[in-house]
Amino acid sequence: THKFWETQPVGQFKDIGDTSLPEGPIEPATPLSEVKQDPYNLPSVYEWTTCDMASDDICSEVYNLLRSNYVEDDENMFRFNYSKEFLSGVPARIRVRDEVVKMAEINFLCVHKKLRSKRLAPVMIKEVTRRVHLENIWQAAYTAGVVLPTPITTCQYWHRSLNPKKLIDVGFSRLGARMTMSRTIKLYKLPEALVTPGFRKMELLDVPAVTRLLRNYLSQFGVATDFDENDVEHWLLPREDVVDSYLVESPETHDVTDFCSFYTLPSTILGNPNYTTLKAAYSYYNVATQTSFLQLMNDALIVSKQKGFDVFNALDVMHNESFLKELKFGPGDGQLHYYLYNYRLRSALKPSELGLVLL
Ligand code: YNC
Ligand code: MG
Repeated sequence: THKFWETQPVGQFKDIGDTSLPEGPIEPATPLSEVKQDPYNLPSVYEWTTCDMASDDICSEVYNLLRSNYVEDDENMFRFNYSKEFLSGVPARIRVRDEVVKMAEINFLCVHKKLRSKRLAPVMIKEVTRRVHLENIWQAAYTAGVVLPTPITTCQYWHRSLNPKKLIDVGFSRLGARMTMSRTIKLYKLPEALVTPGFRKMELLDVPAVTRLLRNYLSQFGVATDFDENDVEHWLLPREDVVDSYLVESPETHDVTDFCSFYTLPSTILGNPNYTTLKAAYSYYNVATQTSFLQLMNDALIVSKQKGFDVFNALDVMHNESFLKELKFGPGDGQLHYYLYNYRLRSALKPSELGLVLL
């Protein structure tokens, strides 16, 4: 049972399959004057602080909390090490079927390891909800590795080794049956040179063309990000060690025909004498119209290898399934569940019906 989540406006397990329930908001918006005006109580000795992420000192404190206490894999071998650039929030527009909904994307919920299992998380969730409501936002999107009421879809991570020797040395992957290290290295070897003519890094002047390409592509998914040009500039314009975006400009027409992107999210390697950091690239948004999807993503692998990543990760969302096996991705353990707060879907989506990647 979920003593906390059962009290929240989210799809409940008992309602799964009940198609009489309407799709859409579960609770209506209220006037802001009716939103609780004062913060929720915390156990004594604790107090709320609003983190000014523009302050270097405060940003470092948040960064260090997460670096030491945030998400680990099931075997506690790796821990996410998000860079400071990721640690701010902006509202998002997410389209559900035909409706574009303003939502908060909730991320980085973290309780210090010494304070776990004391029911602090529900207080933090209620307080963030209250603060989001005061911004006149009534829905949220979030992902978690744990099952809560109720996922809109459940996705799987796939991993493409770029530096198989290191991945095996640190225990991220294992040498396959009847495989030697040298055969494994050869299996994952990528060409030095890019394949697609006109493949280049995205620039500021590409924002309108990339936005058109993405909007058109994302329109086919049941739940998807609703990107405008400002969003594309914020989320996708290349930033060193944060996000990389590439596109194909037709050598003849100079049209932008294809796009791929990935974000940088290293993990700390826990308790390994030889290595401290696993450099991982995560597939973000990709669109192929003229280039084959396979070739486009193969070029994404080549650039990520050139940039020194150890592994390229991708979820089975959007059309990603069509390249995963062929490009030698292997399925990961552990799943990623997607959720909406205060918005009911009549039924769950397939991962391939989801056009949303949260950082
Ligand atoms: C989780 N990840 O089920 P029930 S993901 C949501 N997301 O409640 P306690 C979670 N709820 O089942 P702890 C959750 N994990 O009794 C646990 N819960 O109803 C629920 N880990 O609280 C859980 N970060 O304080 C249970 O547990 C209740 O001390 C138990 O704290 C949990 O960012 C946590 O994985 C996750 O730091 C903070 O374990 C802690 O264990 C931790 O006794 C390592 O809590 C880091 C980690 C989570 C990453 C993420 C998305 C979070 C979404 C939160 C919900 C947002 C929606 C509300 C905003 C709406 C705005 C509007 C409108
Ligand atoms: Mg707790």
